[in-house]
Amino acid sequence: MSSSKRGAFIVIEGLDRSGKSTQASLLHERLQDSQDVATTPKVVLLKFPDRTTAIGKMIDAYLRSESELDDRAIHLLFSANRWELASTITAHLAEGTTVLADRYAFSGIAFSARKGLPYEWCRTPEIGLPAPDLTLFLNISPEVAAARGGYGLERYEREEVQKGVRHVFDKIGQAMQDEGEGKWVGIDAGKTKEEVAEELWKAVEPLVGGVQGPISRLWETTLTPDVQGGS
Ligand code: Z5A
Ligand code: MG
Repeated sequence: MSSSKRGAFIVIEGLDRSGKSTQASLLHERLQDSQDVATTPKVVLLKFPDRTTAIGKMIDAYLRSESELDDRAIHLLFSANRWELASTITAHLAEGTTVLADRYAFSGIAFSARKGLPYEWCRTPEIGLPAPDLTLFLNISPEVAAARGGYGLERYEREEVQKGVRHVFDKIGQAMQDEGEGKWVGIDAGKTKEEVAEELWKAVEPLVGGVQGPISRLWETTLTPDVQGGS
């Protein structure tokens, strides 16, 4: 990688049971294989929510219905769970490491807006997070998702929830494209694991050698001057 390049930030988002974690893991392996430096890890895989941190443990208890939280409180915890890793992401990218994330801010907005919280309110705590260079959105029909097994025991794993989430994700994807906020690529995740992996690789391969330019921040341009402390 040339010294003027930084690592790429790649996010995998998508509908329930679309195979995000499966593909994140396959992509992680393939990226590791495509890099020749054995001494330092040049690709890291993160998963959101990161249930290992103190905040992540609160999220985990909520998802397992072991605790109850106000809708806004859990939204802010999911966001805080990303913010506690924001400087780590930035540091990895700056040193040339590719960062792969299994879910990110877009899941946060989709699940909370589906509950009826205002879209803009949901988006606000995510403003300023490291922005992905590429978001791969795994799309799957409800029929194919259903064929992958019944819903689990966690909160949100119900058909009507997933329908609402799909609707908000469509809105986010459209807005990302309209606003030019990093590349958003829809992937047909109803194919075999190998076929989906190939589709992902086509989008990811150009970023393997790193990307030019500074790390941008999510939706930062939407901040008004008075919010930024300007005149
Ligand atoms: N949430 C939120 O509200 N706010 C936030 O900010 C964030 C998340 C970040 C837990 O997330 C919940 O948190 C989630 C959103 C909410 N609620 N829901 N629903 P999670 O990431 O921990 O959720 P998960 O348990 O990992 O489920 P998932 O992500 O929806 O699944 P997936 O990763 O997309 O699928 P998978 O585990 O890779 O595969 C599912 C099954 O399908 C598995 O048996 C695979 O072997 C199979 N599979 C995968 N690909 C294929 C293909 N191509 N063909 C056939 N079978 C396949
Ligand atoms: Mg998953």
